[in-house]
Amino acid sequence: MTRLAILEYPDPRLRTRAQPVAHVDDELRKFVDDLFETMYAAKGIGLAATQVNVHKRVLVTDVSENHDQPLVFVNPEIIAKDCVGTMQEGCLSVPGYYEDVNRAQKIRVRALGRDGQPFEMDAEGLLAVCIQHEIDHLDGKLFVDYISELKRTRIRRKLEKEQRARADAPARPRQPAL
Ligand code: GNR
Ligand code: NI
Repeated sequence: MTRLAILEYPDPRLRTRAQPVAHVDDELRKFVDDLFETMYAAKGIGLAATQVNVHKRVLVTDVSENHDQPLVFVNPEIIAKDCVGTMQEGCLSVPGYYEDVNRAQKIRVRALGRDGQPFEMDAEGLLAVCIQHEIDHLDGKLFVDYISELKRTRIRRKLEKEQRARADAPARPRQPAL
């Protein structure tokens, strides 16, 4: 398994619309394992392929405390939505910022599973919100698109500054021992 690098806002690659998966095969299943490894290492409850610069319609979630409810959605579609409510959201691609977003709190989703078989599932609360957040990633959308332009601009400037600082201060070569 491989831990993949997560793109950060405002990286333009996060705006890519992901393409449907034609075949769920062993190569895709290996990629799904890498998504889980990356999501758990980053302490996220969901991850979309877009965030690791793979533009296929695949997302994973695990909203459980014990990391024992991994879910895989390939070519996901929301087929019903109900009960709009507000939840504070964060994103591994917008690290350190949390904002209220309104979304359906109950959904029905149709997708292919890790075995390539179609399934439908009802989700509510955090899982429902997470699935919608991840499908947004597959469509090139981020939770900051739902907040005010003022807040979004502030977040963008701060993240750009951090990213510059990281790029300008590469790990300094250590002084060799005499
Ligand atoms: O880890 C995450 N937490 C979270 C909290 C509220 C609403 C959505 C999320 S998803 C996020 C991980 C992530 O960025 N997925 O794309
Ligand atoms: Ni996200």
